[in-house]
Amino acid sequence: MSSTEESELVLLGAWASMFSSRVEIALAEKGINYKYIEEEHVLDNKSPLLLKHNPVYKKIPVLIHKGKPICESLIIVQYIDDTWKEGYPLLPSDPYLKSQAAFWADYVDKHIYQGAKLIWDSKGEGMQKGVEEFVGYLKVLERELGEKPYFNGESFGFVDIALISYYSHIIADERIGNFSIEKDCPKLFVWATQCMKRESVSKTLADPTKICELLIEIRKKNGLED
Ligand code: GS8
Repeated sequence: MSSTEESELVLLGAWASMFSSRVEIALAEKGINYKYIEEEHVLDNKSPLLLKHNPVYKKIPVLIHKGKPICESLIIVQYIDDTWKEGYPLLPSDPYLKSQAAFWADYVDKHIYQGAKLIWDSKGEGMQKGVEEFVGYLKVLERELGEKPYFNGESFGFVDIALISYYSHIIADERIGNFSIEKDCPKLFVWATQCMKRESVSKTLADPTKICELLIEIRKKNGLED
């Protein structure tokens, strides 16, 4: 076992990844110390540590707890909540409410990444359609949020983590696709502003300008921008 794996808690992540942000936010909410390792070339040159600990998907994030790996961001967040019970609870204990939180986090996973990609991976009319579809998914989430401060009600939790982790990417998409969440989804905008006031979130999320630069670089590579 290497000295890295001997550490009590290690997170393999990547700075621009909304999925590793979820884990970082959850750990910060619980006040847990861990060692962070940046997976520098997650797409084209994966580290032996990543390949060893996530041989199935070969993706970050991976949380290694006492040498044992846990993969898939939402499963990791749930593991954190189950393991560090004494900290701030992220999931409701009531089975029905828990199932609803799992449903909406799954909705985020099924639609938000692919929806955002419709915008930054297209141009012209395609991009316009992408914006409409993406805003449509956000409006469904806004309806679910309703008048509540957080998805779970009064307290920040699982669904908030699942979605707020995308916020820097959403801001970058607004700039690229020329739309406004504040205008199209005002309640969701207020929710995001509230979430951003939490240190766990503001200290974790990447700078939207850097995400925008990254997406523009990818667009240029794909011939979508000069
Ligand atoms: C997604 C992780 C993922 O896509 C989760 O953890 O929730 N469902 C998973 N990770 C990306 C980096 S973020 O865009 C990744 O590791 N990609 C490497 C690859 O696709 O080879």
